[in-house]
Amino acid sequence: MQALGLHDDVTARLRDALRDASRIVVFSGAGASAESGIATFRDPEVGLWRRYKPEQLATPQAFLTDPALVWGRYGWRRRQVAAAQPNAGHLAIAEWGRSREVSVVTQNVDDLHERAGSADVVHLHGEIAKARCFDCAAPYPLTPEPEVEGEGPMSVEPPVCGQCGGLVRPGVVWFGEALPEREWAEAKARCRRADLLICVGTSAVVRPASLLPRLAWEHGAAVVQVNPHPTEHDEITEFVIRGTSAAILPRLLEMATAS
Ligand code: BV8
Ligand code: ZN
Repeated sequence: MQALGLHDDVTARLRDALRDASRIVVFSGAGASAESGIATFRDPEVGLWRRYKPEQLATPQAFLTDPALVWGRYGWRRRQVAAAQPNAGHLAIAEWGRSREVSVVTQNVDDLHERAGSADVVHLHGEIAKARCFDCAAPYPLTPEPEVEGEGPMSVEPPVCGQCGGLVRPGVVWFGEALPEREWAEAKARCRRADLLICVGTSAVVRPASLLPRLAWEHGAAVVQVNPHPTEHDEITEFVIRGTSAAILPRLLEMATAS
């Protein structure tokens, strides 16, 4: 079984926290989808997109400057998501949710938590499978991305809104844009009442989402950090597990549910 790299006494306290938890929040970032083959934000880009930092294209200004480049980028990412499968980490979280109250609060815009079977998923940064008009916000139904050779085109003209003629944009939250009010309020409410928060696959760089683990901790939750690399969130817990989501989360589920 995958060792967690913790001292025995810490492992014993972790086991108790996992077993005793009844209101669990899983706070996930791009690392939770990495083992499904979806690039994270801060791993270096490869292929066609290697010349761009993701943040450069994830802003309203970038879209207005070059709508076709940004729409092409999201088309490439939608294809990546459509070709991906939930990994063992997503599946363990969904399995956990069948025997305990587990809320997934995710920064990710893919639907892998839902496809793994998680029923309660809050998307803080929107969903890449959704789109809306940039001007009047009318929802725009997306058809599945056509199969393409290789990475496909970089520049693709975005559709035009049927209501007002505005440009259609991805249904995600860009840098400089406020998080959706309902989802942000739901996420904070879940973190305040949680008795356990599993923080998985996030670099803790992006605000205000990265404030949530500390909010849960300040309200008495035990926090578990699952990340191959150190982040700011290591400071609020002794349960720092240097490992990947697909390797570690099934192990945590076993500890939580072992009789
Ligand atoms: C807002 C959707 C205000 C789009 C995203 C200066 C200082 C502090 C803050 C700011 C600042 N300047 C600007 C800000 C605010 C800004 C911000 O935080 N910027 C950062 C870059 C400094 N935030 C905003 O703009 C937010 N809005 O503040 O609004 C406001 C209020 C009222 C009215 C108007 C405005 C909006 C932020 C949302 C941006 N949109 N995504 C899209 O997807 O294209 S954020 C984007 O980053 C993704 O959602 C991503 O999930 C998220 C966070 O990144 P991570 O998920 O953590 O991913 P990352 O690649 O960074 O890290 C991966 C981690 O996984 C690593 O730690 C790695 O070690 C680990 N890992 C790798 N493999 C694995 C693994 N872990 C486990 N298993 C593995 N296998
Ligand atoms: Zn419109």
